[in-house]
Amino acid sequence: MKSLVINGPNLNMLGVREPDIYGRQTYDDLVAICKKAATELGYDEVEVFQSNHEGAIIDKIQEALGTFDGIVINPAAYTHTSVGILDALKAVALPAVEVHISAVEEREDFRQVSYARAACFATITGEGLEGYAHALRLLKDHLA
Ligand code: CA2
Repeated sequence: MKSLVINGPNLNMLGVREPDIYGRQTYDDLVAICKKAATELGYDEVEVFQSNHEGAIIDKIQEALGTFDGIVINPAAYTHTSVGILDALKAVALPAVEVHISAVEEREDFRQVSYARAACFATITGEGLEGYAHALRLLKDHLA
């Protein structure tokens, strides 16, 4: 069982700015949480990917087909804008979980729209970085 965790723009800045919204943990902490959770859940492999570029995220989703069994994705700002990421998720049709560090439903109006959500079987919000461990657990239960 192999999972791919995809992170969108600016998530590499975690811990550097806006700690009131995104916490004080860094992107390296995010990667460590995913790897620890994946090991504990019995995944054979987890790859954690981040890009600030929409096309690179779309390429990564396409490359997942035939390599990974499922995807955990935080498209970050592209959540609210990208039909391209939605179409890529639909095209590969791998089970996917959407995760957001913050409680997007309690934030600005423009964050209430998620294009990616339509291609995901579950969404996790407002659990901080532990939301990624939760997402990997849901994905594993879904794949079992
Ligand atoms: O809550 C989330 O996980 C978000 O996907 C994070 C995105 C935001 O655009 C979404 O609405 C909700 C932003 C990620 C940027 O992360 C930063 C981290 C540190 C400093 C500045 C931005």
